[in-house]
Amino acid sequence: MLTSSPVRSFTMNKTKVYLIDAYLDNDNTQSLHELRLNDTMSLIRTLGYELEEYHPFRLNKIENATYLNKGALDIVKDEIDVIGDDNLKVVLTFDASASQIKNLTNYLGREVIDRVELIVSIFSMHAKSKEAKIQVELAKISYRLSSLVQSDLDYEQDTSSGRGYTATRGVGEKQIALDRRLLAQKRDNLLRQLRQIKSNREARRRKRIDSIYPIVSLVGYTNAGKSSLMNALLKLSKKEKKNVTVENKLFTTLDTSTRLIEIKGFPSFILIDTVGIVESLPIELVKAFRSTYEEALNSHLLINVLDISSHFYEEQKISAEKMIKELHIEHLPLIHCYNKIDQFYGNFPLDSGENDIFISTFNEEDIFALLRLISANITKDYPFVSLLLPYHIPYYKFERFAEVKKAIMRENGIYIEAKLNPALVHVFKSYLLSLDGHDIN
Ligand SMILES: Nc1nc2c(ncn2[C@@H]2O[C@H](COP(=O)(O)OP(=O)(O)OP(=O)(O)O)[C@@H](O)[C@H]2O)c(=O)[nH]1
Ligand SMILES: [Mg+2]
Repeated sequence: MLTSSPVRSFTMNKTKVYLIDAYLDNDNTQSLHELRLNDTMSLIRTLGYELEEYHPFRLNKIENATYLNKGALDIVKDEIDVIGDDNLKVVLTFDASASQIKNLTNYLGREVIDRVELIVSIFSMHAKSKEAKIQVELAKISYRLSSLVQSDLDYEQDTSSGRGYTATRGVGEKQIALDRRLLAQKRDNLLRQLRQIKSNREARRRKRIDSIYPIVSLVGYTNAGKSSLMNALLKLSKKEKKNVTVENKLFTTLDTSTRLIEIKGFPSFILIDTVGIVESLPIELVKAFRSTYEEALNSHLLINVLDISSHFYEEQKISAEKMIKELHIEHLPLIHCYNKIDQFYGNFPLDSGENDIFISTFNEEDIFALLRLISANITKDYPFVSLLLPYHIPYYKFERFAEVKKAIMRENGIYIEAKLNPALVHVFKSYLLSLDGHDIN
């Protein structure tokens, strides 16, 4: 007699998740809480887990030992028992301390995972380059170290609350000190390796900066469409066609990619695709990936890509701006690129400014509109020149460094009015007719 195929049941056997969403009764940041919940669900999906049950709890206060009170925990325990899956994981939408997670694990008898751990697991899954792998390791270790500090504090609290100093505590304390030393050694070793990679990259970057192309960086929330936008620009670009990975998952990009965008009729620029962010990305993770963002620190222009089809695009915009401030690059010119308008059915924000643009990466006309905006930003402070370019100088050699306003074929060359990259003015000096309105004899 045939029963169900074991292979099939194996492949369909996804890890099931019970999600606890706890928030404070007086929480006045309701939308941020919803964004976190939404993010956690996407993190679960990205990991390929299946959401079996979700239970929201509105709390009056946070319990020191277990975050939730006993009543709530008993409800969770009952519901978990009903599901009856030994491999079920309990996921938290909130950031619990290491000891709270330990106590919850003991109480519920299931693995308990918080957001940070989900993010780190995704990072591990997506890290491809040596640098990304080291950064993920570093993130894990930094996070573990911070939990050990927390454990130390817990011990201190135990003693001060009169629960006594026991022999076990002495052993535990020694173990923590040992763990901390080992982890710190590993961390220093990883940091050394990263510094090495970074110094190689520094050299490459300096070479790029010495080259006269402006640098534009794509930043913003994960899954907003940064890499898709890079690919859309690459599609129009003359030479470089090497696409980057796009997926409907969180943290697809874990390495910065750099490409030269050379499109006819527009000044060429170097485009950098960066690692996406989520709301309140823990500081240890941000720090571990800091060197990745450092690429963007030398940009001439930032493009904050936003997913306008998300209910939370305004919160995502605030999160991205917070990150831009943390990286101390808020002085750089910034375009807000509201993406995925093909999936947006509301009203566009009324207070949109001249550096706000609404696009779909699937629409070529939109990409050209964005290119015009990028070009206007890049060339904003370029000098205005007029010149007569002889026919033996290829036009594209001029065009790739300028925003051309007028180009007329004349008998002895092309008459051009344009904003020209100041670093190139001396190259075309002998053909200049005027510079910033002053005639050149
Ligand atoms: N409907 C729609 N989907 C889009 C658009 N642009 C990108 N997407 C989709 O959005 C998802 C995420 O795109 P990515 O380009 O990987 O996003 P990202 O910002 O690079 O994400 P991370 O690398 O994770 O930070 C993919 O499924 C894309 O196909 C768009 O204009 N409209
Ligand atoms: Mg990406």
